[in-house]
Amino acid sequence: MKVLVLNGPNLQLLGLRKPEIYGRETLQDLCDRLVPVAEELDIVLECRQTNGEGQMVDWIGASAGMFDGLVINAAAYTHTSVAIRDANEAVGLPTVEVHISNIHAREEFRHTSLIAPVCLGQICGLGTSGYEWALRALARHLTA
Ligand code: CA2
Repeated sequence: MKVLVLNGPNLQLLGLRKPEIYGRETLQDLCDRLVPVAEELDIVLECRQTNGEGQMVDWIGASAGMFDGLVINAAAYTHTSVAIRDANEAVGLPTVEVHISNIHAREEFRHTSLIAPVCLGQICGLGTSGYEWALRALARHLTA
């Protein structure tokens, strides 16, 4: 089972700024921490980050046939990107949307996700451990 974890704009700043919202773990720490979880679940993992909407659309489009599932934190594009939603819907891979913070408890513009309706589910507000739960949910879905 192969899973692609995609992180969107500014998530390269994880652990470096705004620890009160996003915690102290860096993106590299997070990806490293997911490796043993993936091994336990028999998942081959690839973690990527981009600040570009087009790059994210391209990666999602190219994931067909290469990956069995996706974990996506599209960051700010979550609330704006019809292009990412359409790419995700078109590729048809089971996807878990993750947000580190509780987007429903923050500013109103963060309450809407354009991507959530084309995902298996959404995990938010559980910090970076949400990525681990997303992998577990995908593994269960893919082996059911
Ligand atoms: O809670 C999340 O995971 C978000 O996807 C993070 C996005 C935000 O726009 C979404 O509404 C919710 C922001 C990612 C920026 O990450 C930073 C990390 C550290 C310091 C500054 C930004």
